[in-house]
Amino acid sequence: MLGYMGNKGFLTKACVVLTVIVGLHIILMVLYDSDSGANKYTKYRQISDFVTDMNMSVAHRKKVLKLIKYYSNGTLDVDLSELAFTNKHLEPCPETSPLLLGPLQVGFANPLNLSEVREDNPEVNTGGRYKPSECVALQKVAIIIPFRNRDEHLKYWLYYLHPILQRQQLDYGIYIIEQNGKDTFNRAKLLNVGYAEAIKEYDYDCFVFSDVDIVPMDDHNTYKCFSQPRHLSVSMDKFGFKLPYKNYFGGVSAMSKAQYLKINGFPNNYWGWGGEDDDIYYRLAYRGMTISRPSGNIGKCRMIRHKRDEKNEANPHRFKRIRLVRKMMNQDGIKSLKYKVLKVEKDQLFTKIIVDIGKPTKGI
Ligand SMILES: [Mn+2]
Repeated sequence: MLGYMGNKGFLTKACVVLTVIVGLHIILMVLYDSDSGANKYTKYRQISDFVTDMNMSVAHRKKVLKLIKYYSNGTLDVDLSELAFTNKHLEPCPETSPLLLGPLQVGFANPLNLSEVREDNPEVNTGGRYKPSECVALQKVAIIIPFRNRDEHLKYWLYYLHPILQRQQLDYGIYIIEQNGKDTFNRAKLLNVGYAEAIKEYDYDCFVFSDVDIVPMDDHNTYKCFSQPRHLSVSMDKFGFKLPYKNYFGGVSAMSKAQYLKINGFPNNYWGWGGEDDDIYYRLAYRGMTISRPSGNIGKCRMIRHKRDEKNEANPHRFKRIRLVRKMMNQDGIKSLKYKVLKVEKDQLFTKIIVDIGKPTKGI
């Protein structure tokens, strides 16, 4: 909120001061009036409407109304919060958020404490939900993270991403989809589960699919959807800040609901490491879509260094599977997804859904 004010600078401050002066003038008129309470209420409403018409952010409006109430000596017995938060004149957020900071320092050396991350993000609500109070977000974004045994990585992700996503003025929610049990990991199926569960909760129009260990190094890399499917993690430190190959679509990607449904979601039968991201790329290509990307500079990301997880060995069937994408993509995807939710945990910073997604079928 302070950042918002700072960025707008002198003109905004001048505008607030002017509004306060005019507001106080109206107050004096109200105070020297011996009207009944009902009439005063009407006048207070007029003041509120006036302040709202100034097109101020909710925070500024709240400040002005507080001042007016203070100078009126509490004689106006009106519920301030009701008037200050009606939000009826909120404008759509700008195409580029004015809150962005640019390149960011990202490191994973200091241990983190989740309760501090919660305190640092007081405007994030249960389930890792946030929407800007200063404008109407342009997109409703569900961020979906496939997960198992990576609590340390998740702390860093939450620590870095929540402030970034708030500065990006997104209406967003965080979904951690945890694979239950010890069978081989299945990233793409967990992403499908995340999609299916998120749309049950809210009318999301954009889905960001992110690994838990990747953090963007520039907040201009907005976690939103574009007219073509978006690949966000385009220059990762692990690949020397380059794309490892031209059609790489792993790490972090974003798809609108329409784009996701057009490819029948993701494959459900890639068990173990690798291949599923290429399968998704071919699904998109076969449906006539192209990949949108930020510049290499804006798209810089850090990945937390780690050893290959147990039960996530390279999938030996991946090369064979990728050759079958065109044939398989209609049968295997969001339409054929089967799973069982075992537990839903609501934290301030995220919704964690623990799921049983079954186990690999032999021979595929
Ligand atoms: Mn990794």
